[in-house]
Amino acid sequence: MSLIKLVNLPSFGDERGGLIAIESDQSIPFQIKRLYYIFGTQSGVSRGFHAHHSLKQIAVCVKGSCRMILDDGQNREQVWLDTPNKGLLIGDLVWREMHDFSDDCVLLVLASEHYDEADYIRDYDEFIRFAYDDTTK
Ligand code: T46
Repeated sequence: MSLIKLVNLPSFGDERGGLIAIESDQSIPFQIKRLYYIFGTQSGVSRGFHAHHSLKQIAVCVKGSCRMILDDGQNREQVWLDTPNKGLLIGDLVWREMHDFSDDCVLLVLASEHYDEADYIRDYDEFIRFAYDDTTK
């Protein structure tokens, strides 16, 4: 099964322009507790390089584009986020990296939990231990 789970966000654009609506438990499969956005990323800079113990997120480029890599310890897959109606669902225990941000990229992320630094796994070897050891999940 692919690691790349895309959600087609409902679009209500018309002759006046675009409009995309996102609602908890409807177009996305969780309650949104937090959102944040990443913008103004410097040329050549990559971000991420971590996993989460328990967090679901939807990432969508509302402007511009970036390349996301997801890795579950067995498979590594990539996807371009390049349109505002394409959401990427990122689940628990998935290593993520973000590369090739366009100058105008605004990456919106909707999260199922409040911010908690203790939920991050920022070391790849530690991530692999968690990903392969069911007893620590
Ligand atoms: C993720 C990817 C897609 C907060 O204080 N609150 C927050 O809600 C967030 C997201 C970050 N921070 C602080 C923590 C760090 O001191 O902001 C700083 C930068 O965060 P970080 O280096 O984790 O940023 P990214 O772009 O590497 O990762 C972010 C999210 O943190 C992460 O959960 O999945 O975007």
